[in-house]
Order: sequence, then structure tokens, then C-alpha cells
Amino acid sequence: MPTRRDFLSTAAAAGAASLLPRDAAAAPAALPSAGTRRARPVVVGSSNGIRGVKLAYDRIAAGDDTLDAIIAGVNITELDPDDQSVGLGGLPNAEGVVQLDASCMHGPTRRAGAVGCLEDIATPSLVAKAVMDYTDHVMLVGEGARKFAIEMGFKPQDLLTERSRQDWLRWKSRLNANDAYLDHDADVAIKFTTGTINMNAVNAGGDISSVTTTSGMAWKVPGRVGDSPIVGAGQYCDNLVGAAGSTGRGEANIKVCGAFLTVEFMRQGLAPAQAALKTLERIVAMTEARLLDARGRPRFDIQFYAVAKDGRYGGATLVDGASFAVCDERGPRLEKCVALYQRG
Ligand code: SD4
Repeated sequence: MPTRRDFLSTAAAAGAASLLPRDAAAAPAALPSAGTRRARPVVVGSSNGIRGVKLAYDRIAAGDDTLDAIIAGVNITELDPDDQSVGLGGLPNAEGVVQLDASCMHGPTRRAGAVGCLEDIATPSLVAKAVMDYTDHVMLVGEGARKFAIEMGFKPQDLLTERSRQDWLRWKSRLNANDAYLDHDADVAIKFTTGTINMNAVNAGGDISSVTTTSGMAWKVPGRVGDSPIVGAGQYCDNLVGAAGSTGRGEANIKVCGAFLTVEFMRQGLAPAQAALKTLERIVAMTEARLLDARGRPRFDIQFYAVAKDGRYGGATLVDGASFAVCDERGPRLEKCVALYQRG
């Protein structure tokens, strides 16, 4: 079992993408995994994880732990300054501060970790795993999460890129037509929500893991926490059944515990895409009137992605048109989500 001192010296020597020790040596003994059944290894995630699903799949094929593999997959996006939905370069909150959320679950050991409102650390997925590996807690938030990460050897850095700062300034300038800022309407289409990355994997032994990481909703009220770091909402994994995760309006997901619900629907026998679709129906049923259009459809986007223990997978979205990333023995690709509503 590595000590914290071992961890710190490893972390000091390593880059961000390899900060954590090789899996879960600190964990309780793994559950017996798939039993006699062999699973079809597969990695499934949001479409912005197309590079990550390939990396994660290759690592799982080489024998890596499923959670280490998918965290390495989402690290690509977290560390990419050009992705404004996650980690470095994520769009900031209303005060121009980048606050990150992430959570993960490791099926074989039934453990979970999460961070909310984490500042200055580009890889919140790895901090969530450190919470899981090195504390008796599941979730740390805000300044406590930041201090913990720095103690663990993560390097603080300014996460606000010039591009995201410019977008934030433009958003601010348009808040009030009568303020002292000049509007630049032609400049840019201001984004109000961002992307997030979720990834779920099953290996040949039927072991399963899930992770979700995000900079959350752009221009959010400082301190706002979305669904991504909420175990059971942003992601969930049960090694006996499967895993699921979400991108889109976190406030809608939190109210239905959507990742947990999707896994529960799979436990009841639904295929992953059908389970995800049924969770979307629950979301619609739980949507307050102010967020519904004249036809009773939500005015926001949300998607769920799911894998079953035997390697079946799927994605579902509210309105037709979204895709999800998948990698199996046929290689990485985008596939179409099933949709609750057709466009138009
Ligand atoms: C959140 N679910 O913080 C995230 C944001 C997201 O596409 O996924 N946007 O609510």
C-alpha cells in the first residue's frame, strides 16, 4: 500500500497525466468481477471524448485498470486549452473564475471520489480519484479540495485562458444594455453552457468504471455545483450491472439522479440506450414549467451514455442530432444517440 509520502514523491516527479499511482493499491480487495461471463471491452463517452476513448481502450486492452484508463482518456480534454468545457481553458463563472467539478467510481472496489468548485487544478478527475484513494471521504469542495490537491502534489496554475477571458468579458458586457460597457454583437456567439466529458468503460473481465469532469455551466453563480461531481447524477457505476454518465443541464439531472437511474433501469433488464432514454423521460416529467416550450419539451439539452456489464452500450439525447464517442475492437468512432424528440 503506498503511503502519502510515496504518493507525493511520485506526483512531484510526474506530469499531470500520470499523477496517480498505479491503481488502487490502497483499495480494499477487489470484488470477484464478471464471474464466468466474458465481457466485450468497450469505452463509451461524450463526443468530445473521441480521442480519449481510443487511449482508454488501448490501455484497457493492455491490461490497465478501467478507471485509470478512462481518467487518462479525459485528461486529454482537461489539459487541452482549446476545449472550453473542461479543465484548463474552461469557461469561468460570473466572476471570471474557473471552477471545476468531477467525480469517478471504480466498480471492482465499489469506491467513489469527487470534487466540486475546485480552482487552479487542471485535472479535477485525478483529484477526485485521489479523494477516493487517499481519504475516508467521497467529496471535497472549494478551498478544501484545492488545498488537498496541492498537498497531494498537484500543481496549481491559472486555468483562465485568454480566449475564455475574452468570452467572459463579452458576456459581462451584454448583461445590461444600459451599463458602461459597449456591446460587440457581431464579435462572437456567446456560449451559455459548455460541454463536459463523461467516460465509462468495461473490460474483458466485466469490471466497470466511470468518470465525469467539467468546468460546469458557463457564467454560473460562484459556488454553483452541477451534476458532474454528484455521484449518481453525473456518473454512476455498479460492477454487477454497468455504468452511466451525463452531459448537459446539470440542474435537470440532479433532480432525477440520472446516472444512478440509468444503471437501475439496466438492472431491471433494459438495454443501455433504452435505459438512458427512460431516464430522459423522467427528466421531462420533472422539468418545471418555466423550462418547457409550448409543446411541453424542455428548452435545454441533456444526454446520457451507458455501458452494460456484458459490453453493450448506447447514448440517448433529448433532441435528435447528438452523437457519442465509442471505442471497441472496431476502433474509435462517433455513433448517433437515440433521441426522445425529433428535430423541428
Ligand atoms: C453541468 N452537466 O455542470 C454540466 C454541464 C454540461 O454540457 O454538461 N454542459 O451542469
